[in-house]
Amino acid sequence: MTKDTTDTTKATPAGTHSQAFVELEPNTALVIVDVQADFCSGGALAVPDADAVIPVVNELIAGYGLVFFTQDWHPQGHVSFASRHPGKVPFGRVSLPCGEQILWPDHCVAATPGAEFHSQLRVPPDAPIVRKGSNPDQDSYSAFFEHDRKTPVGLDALLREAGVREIVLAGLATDFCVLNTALDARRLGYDVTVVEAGCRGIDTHGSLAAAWAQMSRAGVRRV
Ligand code: VGL
Ligand code: ZN
Repeated sequence: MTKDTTDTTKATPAGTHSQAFVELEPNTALVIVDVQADFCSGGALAVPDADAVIPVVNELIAGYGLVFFTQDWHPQGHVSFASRHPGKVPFGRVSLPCGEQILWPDHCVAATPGAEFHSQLRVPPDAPIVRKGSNPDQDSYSAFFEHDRKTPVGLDALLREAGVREIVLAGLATDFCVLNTALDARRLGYDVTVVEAGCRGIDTHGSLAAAWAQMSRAGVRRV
């Protein structure tokens, strides 16, 4: 049988995609990480220049058919809060049974205003949301696994159900939750792209440069 080379009905017309990052492949999903009030300006753990991601992220959201959101979602007195460790201050470090922990100001306490999405973030109705960091005694930066790197948090199951093989990531903070979500996604075999203009980092103890280096070694694409 001869291949019909004249049938162009399935071809994508040139110039259809006006934005660089728009990807309408059915097996690609956009994952927006922790664009929450506490990480934005005026929040308890405000990431420098975080609000600048809002227009970028909103444009990305408008361009994707499949969009997943994550939220940092801690109980009161969470182990990552400096306030739980007498004599310790935010951005200091403490040694825990599960490893070294950077301490943070109290942030993203479940069901408080600080844990809500930024008010200008365009979250489609019924968008799937993955919440993480709910274990009072362990911190978890990844939307795939808990600190033990085994217990699922939920994103993998949702992506699999949707047939997703490739994810595009943006959000806060580059060097913590975006980083760890990207690394776990690579471990699970996803193709991963991080949109730098849609991310901002905390950059404590040199964490931002280290994060990009780690992501690069893991085969994460940076655009
Ligand atoms: C995050 C620090 C503490 C993040 C969460 O979303 O990147 N960073 N908790
Ligand atoms: Zn947190």
